[in-house]
Amino acid sequence: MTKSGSEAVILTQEKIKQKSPPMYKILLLNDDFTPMEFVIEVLKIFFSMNQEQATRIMLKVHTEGVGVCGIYPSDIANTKVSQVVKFARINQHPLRCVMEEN
Ligand code: TYC
Repeated sequence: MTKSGSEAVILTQEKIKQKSPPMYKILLLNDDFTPMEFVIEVLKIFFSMNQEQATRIMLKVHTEGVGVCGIYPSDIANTKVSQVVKFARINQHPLRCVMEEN
């Protein structure tokens, strides 16, 4: 059976929707107080980076002011931002972590 033109368009749009949920970049922001080693630990714990990857991103944030830690669907991005901020506050660091639509 062949699809009518409009059926094909609707099916295509549904497929696109399913395949591309909105994605969010998680950003770390620089500050003058959070220790470099703590930022590296955050990147290893919450973003599954190794020492080398974590050091590279931390230095990028330190020198440029902001850096991307990862890109995730909204639920996961929200959870990670909350976890990072909570972990920073428990350890009394002012580290900022935010998300923005990609
Ligand atoms: N600028 C901080 C320092 O010199 C290090 C730092 C890096 C802080 C990245 C926050 O997201 C950050 N200790």
